[in-house]
Amino acid sequence: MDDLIVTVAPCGAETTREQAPAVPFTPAEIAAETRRAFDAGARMVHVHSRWDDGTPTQDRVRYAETVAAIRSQVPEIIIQVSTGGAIGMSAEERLGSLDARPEMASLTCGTVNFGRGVFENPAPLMLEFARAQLAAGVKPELEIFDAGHLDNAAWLIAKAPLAGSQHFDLVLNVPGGLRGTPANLLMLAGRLSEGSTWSATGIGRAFLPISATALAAGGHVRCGFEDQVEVEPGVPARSNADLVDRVVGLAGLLGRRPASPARAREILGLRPAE
Ligand code: KMH
Ligand code: ZN
Repeated sequence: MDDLIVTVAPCGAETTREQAPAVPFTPAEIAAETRRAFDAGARMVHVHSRWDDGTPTQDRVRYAETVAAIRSQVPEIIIQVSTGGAIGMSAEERLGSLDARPEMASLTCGTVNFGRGVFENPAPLMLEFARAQLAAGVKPELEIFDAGHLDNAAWLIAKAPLAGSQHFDLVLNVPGGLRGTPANLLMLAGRLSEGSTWSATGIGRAFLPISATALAAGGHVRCGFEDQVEVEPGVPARSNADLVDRVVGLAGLLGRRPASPARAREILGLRPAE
């Protein structure tokens, strides 16, 4: 089945060069890592923007430059920007990424402890973000970090209102969120309504068990330096492509292969690329 969508999250907001020497910061570096990940089988990129020194930013101009660099190096890939940004950013700042005219954007469905901090997503912010994405013609990826976030998502879908089938990313093993076990992933996936599409993200050591479970259960997978820095315990990833390569290898053992970019857009209900 050529139906697998691997999303690469090449840098995130938090990962440091001490954790992963190859984590990209500049638009050119992020674009080059995205190219390597695409060549390894990734079909979507979850974009965060950083300043040259690695500081996370949702600055409109920097984001537009980052997305433009990716588009020039990897014109086929689906671009999904982050509206999560980094802990402590204002709602207005976080929405700066929508100006880059992506096809998709993340939309976190609730507040969650996040390491030592709190990733704040109260109901009014969720609604504001959903309406902003609707107005911009952007499809949300509903981010689920804990079981109650699925109830928040159902509320949001009705209230915003978001029409059609929804795409979820089930993120497990954030310190403070739902633990990254196969049973927890299957519990979340089993609660999604008919017609939903979903990917799973296993943070840190949950990378392999969560990816393998998602692949076996018919889901898609997200990976990258935002989410993990090792391809297996004790083996550092030299590039985001190493992580994508591991997912594509696991998928192959299960008879699944990366979708073409056109098929990936079809699965997600996105317009065909121009
Ligand atoms: N950096 C995290 C606090 C998202 O991109 O939508 C939030 C995050 C989620 O990465
Ligand atoms: Zn993110």
